[in-house]
Amino acid sequence: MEENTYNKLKHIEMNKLIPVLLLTMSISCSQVSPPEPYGPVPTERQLAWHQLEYYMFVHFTVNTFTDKEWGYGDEDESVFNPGELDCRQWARVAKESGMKGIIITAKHHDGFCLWPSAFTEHSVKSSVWKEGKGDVIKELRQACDEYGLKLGIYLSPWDRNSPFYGTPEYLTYYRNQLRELLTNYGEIFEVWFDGANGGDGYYGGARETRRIDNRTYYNWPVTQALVRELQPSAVMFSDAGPDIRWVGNERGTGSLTNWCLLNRDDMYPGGDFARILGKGHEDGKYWVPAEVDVSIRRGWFYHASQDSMVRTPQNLMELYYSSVGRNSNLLLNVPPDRRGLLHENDVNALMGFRELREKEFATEVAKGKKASSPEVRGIGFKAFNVNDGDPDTYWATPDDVTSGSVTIDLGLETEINRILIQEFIQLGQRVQEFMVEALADGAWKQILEGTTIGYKVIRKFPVVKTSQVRVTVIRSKACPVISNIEIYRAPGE
Ligand code: FUL
Repeated sequence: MEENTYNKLKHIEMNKLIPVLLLTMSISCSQVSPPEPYGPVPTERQLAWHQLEYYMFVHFTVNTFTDKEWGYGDEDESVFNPGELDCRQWARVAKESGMKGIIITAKHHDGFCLWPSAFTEHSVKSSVWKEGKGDVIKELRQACDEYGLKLGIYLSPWDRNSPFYGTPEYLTYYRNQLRELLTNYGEIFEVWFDGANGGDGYYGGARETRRIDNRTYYNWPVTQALVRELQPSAVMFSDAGPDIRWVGNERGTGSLTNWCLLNRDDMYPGGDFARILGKGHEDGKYWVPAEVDVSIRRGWFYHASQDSMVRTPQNLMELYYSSVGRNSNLLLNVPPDRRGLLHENDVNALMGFRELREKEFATEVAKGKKASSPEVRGIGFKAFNVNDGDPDTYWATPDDVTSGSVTIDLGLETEINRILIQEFIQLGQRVQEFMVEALADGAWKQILEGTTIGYKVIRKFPVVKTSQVRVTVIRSKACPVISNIEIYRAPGE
């Protein structure tokens, strides 16, 4: 063949070939689809809840004035008289300490209502506070709005004041109260159903012991449907969910292995499930993440005798690691005193904690650094997604690969001692086992190992000087999807 003809043909061939090649390349690139969700996934309301991470619990009622933890139910309403009540102070402190909301005991076990319920006289309306015209829930709503905080309510199922407690009528009473709270006070982000149930009490003067069957008495599905109807974006908390579960202790300790999953079908508030609730169920059928509730003081309610026993900022920092750092939210109780204000000691501790937290996480060294992985699913799922600062992108492996690693090249030798890792939980919780290594003196050294990750884990380790950090998912239920890795040099060791 003549040179010219050959060149012409070659040219034509190439002209035809290039678009075909480009098309094939673009198809193969764009065709990498995201992993399918694996197992239960969070609802929108649960996803929003995860992102709150840290918020305030407020225990406040007649107990504040009688120096009790559990009121009997016969307290005279006149004892409730917080002369300087200022919900704006609570909200300002919550906001300044980095909290995202406040959950208040609208009614504790003593039955006294912090709002003027139409269904009982045992409330603020019978107190001398504001001549019976006050409404703590309304004031708190306004304060939360002013400071951009979410509001949640605790309505104790056990009511030691109500004459109806223990009878079917009480359920109507309870739901009527719930309806008031969920209708008249704007958007509620969390409804807290406590597990303490039944026992002795005033019960309208009967002064006796009333026992109920936790399993059946409250007919929870009906109450839950009411919450969904009135506040569709609220999550419901209890020992058994349905949306958020108790962590199983009041010490502030989340479980290191913590599945956001729970087989809650046979569970109910007040059941004997504490041992299960920390870990959750690896094979759980429902997404029910854990919330750590703990008090800044020994008691849930204010007692002047505990003014010197407020947790220190350092202790609160430890609580943060054992809750938010273990895939749980932190609900920290700060009880107002008899003035109706958060006590100075508590406020100082909270501010000190905020400062500590800011210092702890001031020096992040991984963001934007080169990241690589031998196990790449394809375009859109590259390793760099873990440290691009975007929570919506994630590194994923191919579907049939359930282990793999990401290496972050820090560039220079850098001191580090904290790591934060997040799964892209919109696709379910997957990781069962992971480890972190650092390249030091030319060799990989393991600096920590762990089990579950979930929404977030934050782990400490002794300072190591390294230029590269490798996070390896050792075992995962399905291909791992990791959305975020942050590496810190916190002050101290
Ligand atoms: C418990 C209650 O009995 C305590 O008084 C407190 O409210 C705590 C958060 O829950 O079950």
